[in-house]
Amino acid sequence: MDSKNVFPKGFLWGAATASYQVEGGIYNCDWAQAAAEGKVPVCGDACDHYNRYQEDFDIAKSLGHNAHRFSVEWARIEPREGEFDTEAIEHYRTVLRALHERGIEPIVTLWHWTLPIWLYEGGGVERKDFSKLFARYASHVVAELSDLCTQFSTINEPGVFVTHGYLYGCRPPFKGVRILGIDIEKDYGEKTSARIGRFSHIVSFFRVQRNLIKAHNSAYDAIKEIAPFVQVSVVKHVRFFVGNWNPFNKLLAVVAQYFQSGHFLRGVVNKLDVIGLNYYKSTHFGGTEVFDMTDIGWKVTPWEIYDALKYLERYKKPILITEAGIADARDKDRAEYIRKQVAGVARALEEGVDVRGHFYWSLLDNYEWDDGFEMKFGLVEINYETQERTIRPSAYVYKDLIVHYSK
Ligand code: IFM
Repeated sequence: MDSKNVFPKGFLWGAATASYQVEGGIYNCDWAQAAAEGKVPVCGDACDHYNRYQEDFDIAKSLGHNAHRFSVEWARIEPREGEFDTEAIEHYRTVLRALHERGIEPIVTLWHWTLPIWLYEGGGVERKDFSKLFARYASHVVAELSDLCTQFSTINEPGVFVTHGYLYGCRPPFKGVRILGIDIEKDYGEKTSARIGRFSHIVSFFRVQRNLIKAHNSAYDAIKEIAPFVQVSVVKHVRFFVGNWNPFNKLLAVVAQYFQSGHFLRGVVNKLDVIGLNYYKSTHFGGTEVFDMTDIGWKVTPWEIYDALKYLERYKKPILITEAGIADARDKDRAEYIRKQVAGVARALEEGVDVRGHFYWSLLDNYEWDDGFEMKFGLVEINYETQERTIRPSAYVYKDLIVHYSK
C-alpha cells in the first residue's frame, strides 16, 4: 500500500444499498407488480434488511465504515397519491438514528427506480406533472429527515432508468424501441418476454429523459426552500468511453460520453451541490486488449474510475463515489478490484480532483433487478433461505484500506 495518504480528513468510507433491493416486503410498487405478472424475478423478502438493519449496520461498523448510503422507498412513504405514511417515515428515522449511534454518517437517495403503483399506473415518469410529484415527495422526505441527515441524492442513475425501461424494454414499463423491425436491446441480451418493441417508444424515451432533468431541478428547488443547509446531489452512472489511436474511434468516444453522461449533467449542473458517481464499466472503441469479465459480463477495469473522476472534474463540484463494485460470487476478484479502484481514486485525489467519499456497491448481496438474486455484489454474503449473513474475505481487505487511509 502506498504510504503517502492523499485521502482528506473526514473522507467518507462505506458501502451502499437500495430499498427495493434489500429491504423485502415491498409489494405496492411497479417492480412488485411486474414480478407478480411474471415479467421480472420476484424480490419477496430480499435480505429482510427492513427488519435486520441493526445487525447489518453492526457489520458495517465492524468493517470500519464511517458512512452508509441507502435509499428510502417512495411506495412506502407515499402509498397513495398525496398521502404520506407516518409509520414509514418513522421507520427511516429509526434507521438514521441507528446509523448515528454507530458513528456512521448517512447519505439518503430519495428515489432508486421503483415507483408506487398509483404513479406507475397513472403514467409514471412520462406524466406531464412528474417533476411536481417528485418535488413534492422529495421535499416531504427532506422535511421529515433533515434533522438526522444532511446529504440527499435525488435520483439514482437516471440514464440507466430510461435506457432499460424505454429503449431496451427489459424493465418497467418494458417499452422497447424497434426501428425498421430491429429491436434495440441490452448488449448482453434481452431477458424478458414483457418487452414491447415499438418505434413510437422513442417519443417516450426522450420525454422521460427530459422529465428526469426537470424532476431533479424541481426537487432541488423544493428541498432548498425548506432545508437550505442540506447538500443535494444526483447519482450519475458514468461509463467511461475511450477510443484507440484512430481519430474516428476517438470522436466516437467523445460523442458516446456526451450522450451517456454529458447531456444529463449539463441539464442539472446549476442545481447540484455534489455529484454522485456510480462507476462500473468502460467501453473501448477499436481496442484489441482482452479484459477479464465480472460475473455479470462487465469488463474488469476498476482503475478507470480515475478516468471517470477526471471526466467529472469539468463540472467543478465535489464528488462522492456513490457506487462502485463487482459481481463476484466466489469472491476471487473482489479484493483486487477494490484495491485497484481505491488506487484509481487516490490517483485522482493526487491530481486535485475533489473526491469526498467512496461507497462500495454493495454492503449486502441483493436483488439485482432483472437478473434476480444470481449476481453477488456484496461485501456480505446473504443466505436467502436463512437470512444468515457471512462477511466475505474481501470485505476485510476494504477495511484494511479504510484503516490505512483514515490515519
Ligand atoms: O444494483 C445496481 C444498483 O441498483 C444501481 N447501480 C448498479 C448496481 C449494479 O448493477
